[in-house]
Amino acid sequence: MESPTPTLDRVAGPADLKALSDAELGLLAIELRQETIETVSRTGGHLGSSLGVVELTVAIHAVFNTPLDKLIWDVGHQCYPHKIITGRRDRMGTLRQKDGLSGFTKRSESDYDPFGAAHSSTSISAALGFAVGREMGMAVGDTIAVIGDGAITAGMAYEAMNHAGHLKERLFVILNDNDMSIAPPVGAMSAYLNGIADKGPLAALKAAAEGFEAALPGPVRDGARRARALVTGMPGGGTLFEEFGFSYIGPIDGHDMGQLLATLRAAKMRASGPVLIHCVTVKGKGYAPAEGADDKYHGVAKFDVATGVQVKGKSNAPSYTQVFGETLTAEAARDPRIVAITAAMPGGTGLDIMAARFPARVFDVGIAEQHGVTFAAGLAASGMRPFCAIYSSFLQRGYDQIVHDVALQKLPVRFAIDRAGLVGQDGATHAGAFDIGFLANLPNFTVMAAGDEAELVHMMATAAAHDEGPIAFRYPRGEGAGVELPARGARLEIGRGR
Ligand SMILES: Cc1ncc(C[n+]2csc(CCOP(=O)(O)OP(=O)(O)O)c2C)c(N)n1
Repeated sequence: MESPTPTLDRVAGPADLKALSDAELGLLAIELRQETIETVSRTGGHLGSSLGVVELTVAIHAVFNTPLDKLIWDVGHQCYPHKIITGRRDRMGTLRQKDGLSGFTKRSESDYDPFGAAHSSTSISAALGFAVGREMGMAVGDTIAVIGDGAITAGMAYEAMNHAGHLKERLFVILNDNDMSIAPPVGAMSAYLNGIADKGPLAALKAAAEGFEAALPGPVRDGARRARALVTGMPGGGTLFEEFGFSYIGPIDGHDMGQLLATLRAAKMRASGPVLIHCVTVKGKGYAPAEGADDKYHGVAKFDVATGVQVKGKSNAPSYTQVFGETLTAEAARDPRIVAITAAMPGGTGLDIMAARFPARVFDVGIAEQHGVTFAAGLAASGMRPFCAIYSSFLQRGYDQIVHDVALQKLPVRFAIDRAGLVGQDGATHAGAFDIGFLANLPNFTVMAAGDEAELVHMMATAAAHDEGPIAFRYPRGEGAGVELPARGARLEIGRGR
């Protein structure tokens, strides 16, 4: 029987893409999307994000010379198509399993993963490090960071752009703008990107193409003029990215292979400094159940390809997350000073339950754990009773804020630490392994760990009433022990555990 993936079968690695015509690269993307869907249907994983970058993955590997050129995926949760065409196709069945392929990029796994990730918003900093290494004689070609509109809400991305604009090294940042984080993205940046994207990719591409044409035959011009030649001609001049010192190209249609190849080739030929290429994509692209779902199948269990129906294990007890969400909503109903903070994880933390009842008292700050912690400290200093709900491993991002803004000032921020302990398939980067170590050594801090979901309810009542200083309660991923829940939590004696 003829293989349904004839083009993909010819690709053992990115070097094979160089032999394919542009039309064949388009066919490859179609087959790669299908392969990604089928693979993830058998393992579960981050499907929606991977489907959104299929064309981008093919185009980057076709135009650039990985692994000498360094391709750095932000978060790394969208790298499944990248894994399939970088020599890991036959191991995709082991994805996210013990001793199998990681669900993220990982240096020890492949030369094509030059920088590991899983926590967001590190890619531009890392890519800039590689670019400077190249300028200092290291064996590095071009450096390309691919970052989502969710990940670019984090301060670290701006710290990196600020530095890149200053250093002026050649560097490509591809903004993968699908107007989704895990939940819909929040904030002024999201509105700003929508404003740019609404101007229409075709008009912008035309302007870009004209800019390229005008620029190509000309003599090499000074940096500022070269930057202008790459720019799309946004009305009113520069975008925010240009203010940072980047050349801006876009918005382009990130599913149109022709636009992608033309833009990347032109950028590769022309760029001398940092360039930002703004791609508009659709999360879950090309798979109807994903495109139609609220979460765009950000993370899925195993599923049936024909229907998209996921195979979920039967649970006997409510999850700790659910108990947290419902208990906080009940506490908030009793105490108007209770507010809650999430860093882009309203569903994952269970704060969506409270947000449904008290939308004005739940704050999604974007992927900005550091800001979230200090924002909570400010709320506590004002007399409010903030619950800062951040997964154990992501709380690491806000550590100096915990020390400097919360603990040293003895401010009563309540830290709700979900995903404490081992988490399974997401692996080491997501394991909540360090919170006891990094919190219990701080002055003025109370740290609690719930042994079951009833204890979680009591710990939350304890935390709500605790105005003497910071207090944290940690609880694991997944379902509780199945114990009976108290109608209302009782305040526990601090310093006494079991
Ligand atoms: C520091 C940190 N906080 C939270 C997360 C959880 N997280 C994983 S992916 C994601 C959303 C990323 O959105 P975006 O960058 O737009 O990529 P998309 O999934 O839309 O392709 C979040 C919040 C994380 N990985 N790292």
